[in-house]
Amino acid sequence: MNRDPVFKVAVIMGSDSDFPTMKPCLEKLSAFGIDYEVRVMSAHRTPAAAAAFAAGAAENGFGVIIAAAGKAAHLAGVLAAHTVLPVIGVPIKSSTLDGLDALLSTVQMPAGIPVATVAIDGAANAAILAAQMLALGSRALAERLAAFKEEMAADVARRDRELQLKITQNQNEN
Ligand code: RP5
Repeated sequence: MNRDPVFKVAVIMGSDSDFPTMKPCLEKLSAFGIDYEVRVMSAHRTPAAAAAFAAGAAENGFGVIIAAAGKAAHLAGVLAAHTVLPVIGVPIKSSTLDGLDALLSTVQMPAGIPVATVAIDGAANAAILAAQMLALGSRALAERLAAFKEEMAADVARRDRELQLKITQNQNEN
């Protein structure tokens, strides 16, 4: 596939323990032909490295930052504080609170520092949203996104037809 979006996506995780949850994000970025870098950095354990990465992200060719973290998840907000790039937060379910802690920590940003927050463990949607942002500057990527939506719609239509068939068969048997 022609890898034509000009910008890369940075996928930052608070811990390598977040990696299995974030795999669908990387798969979707690949499917859309978007280059990415994956790093483990923590707002709490490596605050200086996280801040430096975000501060240099634009000049290093990134167009969007995806930040995944669990528990008291300040990673997305800290990265957003150090860049004007859009930051997408993925709250990770990695605690006794089922991810609600990470959701609130990620989404409840004060005015001035927005974080576009997807669902708890919403790794695939983070990639799709990043692709939609980058598609503003890439007609080819916009076309891939349109094709993706058409495939989804065709899949739902197929499942609807199959369900109708099952219901009719059940009715004929009874
Ligand atoms: C967060 O704490 C990470 O994003 C991870 O979801 C959670 C647990 O991290 P580990 O203790 O597994 O490294 O900072």
